[in-house]
Amino acid sequence: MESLLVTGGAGFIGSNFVHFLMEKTGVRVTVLDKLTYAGNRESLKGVPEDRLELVVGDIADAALVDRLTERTDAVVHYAAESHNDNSLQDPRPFLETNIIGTYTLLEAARRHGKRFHHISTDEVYGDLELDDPGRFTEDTPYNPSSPYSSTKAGSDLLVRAWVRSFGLQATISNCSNNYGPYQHVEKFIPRQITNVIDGVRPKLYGAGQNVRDWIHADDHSSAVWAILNKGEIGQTYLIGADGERNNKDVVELILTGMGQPAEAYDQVIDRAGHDLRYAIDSTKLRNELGWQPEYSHFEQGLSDTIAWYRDNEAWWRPLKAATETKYAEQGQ
Ligand code: NAD
Ligand code: TDX
Repeated sequence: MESLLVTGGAGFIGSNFVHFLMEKTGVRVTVLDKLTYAGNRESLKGVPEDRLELVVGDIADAALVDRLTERTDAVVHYAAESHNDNSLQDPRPFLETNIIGTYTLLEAARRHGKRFHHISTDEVYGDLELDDPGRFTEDTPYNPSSPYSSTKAGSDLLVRAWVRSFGLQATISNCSNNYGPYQHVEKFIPRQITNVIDGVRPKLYGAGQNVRDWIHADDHSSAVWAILNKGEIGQTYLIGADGERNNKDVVELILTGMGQPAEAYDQVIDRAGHDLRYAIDSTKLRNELGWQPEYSHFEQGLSDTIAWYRDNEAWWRPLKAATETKYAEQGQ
């Protein structure tokens, strides 16, 4: 594999994947990204120009997608509308990008016979009870809760249908909650870190008992690279790093890690339909492809992430005020 088309490569996880490829591999990358409010060319700063081309465009633009797919060895599809809270306010862009955009890419990959890897989320499985000893596996039935997760579930099913009906050379991965550099300040961890930097109290939805299974974006990247190279066509792989924490614990870790009292946060209105708990069993990925996460301590990864936001205020500052205005209008 010498060249990759990475959709959504100017977003949080996509840009981390591009940086990973530059450091660990020799591949050349074309990023196709619409640069929505969530995309940022600054996230690709420092990437050698001779190995990266950024094409600003829409994954639902069939002619553009066809042209870019024809000249690449494989497509890695990260582009999506990704924020649950936004999907509750205005679902339409989620259908357009996550469903029609994915369909457009699948058709191009089919026409040109290209390898395709689809990036998805554990949210397609719905949620688990807080006291359930179980975790999601590749066999858990789909049961998405939000407009966001239902469009991601729909996109996964499209990929499966293209494999079965048309013989598309595709794989799928469903990953748990990512954290790390370049994550938009609308998301939980960067929102609270940048609030504390600004002297504003972190905002916890409800009682903060909801559990997320955190993984560092670098570990997500190494898992995707393993699947691209060694994954079996038609298979789904769950990606997770045993990072379960409830939201209250995470807020307290951020506060104490930034020299504030653990209880210096506000409780705000809960998210509608708020999923209780996500938890990933990544045995298949570990046993069949030999993958292992490098960040085994969430506390260490979180402390690196706090340092990154402290050191990179110029990256997030332009996004902060509009994000907080929107949350304030929602009472959050
Ligand atoms: P993000 O919102 O930070 O980035 C999305 C990127 O896609 C942005 O750069 C945006 O400009 C681009 N984009 C949006 N619509 C587009 C369109 N129509 N055409 C071209 N580009 C478009 O999202 P993220 O958190 O980096 O998530 C990336 C992928 O990973 C998504 O598919 C998401 O479902 C999946 N995922 C995310 C997480 C997580 O914790 N954030 C966990 C599991 C899976
Ligand atoms: O201010 C907040 N306070 C709060 O308590 C925000 C923004 C969130 N939360 C809670 C809601 C969730 O329980 O924190 C948890 C994490 O919230 P998000 O960062 O919005 O992530 P989540 O809804 O879990 O979805 C994320 O992981 C799965 C990504 O945004 C998705 O793209 C991915 O599919």
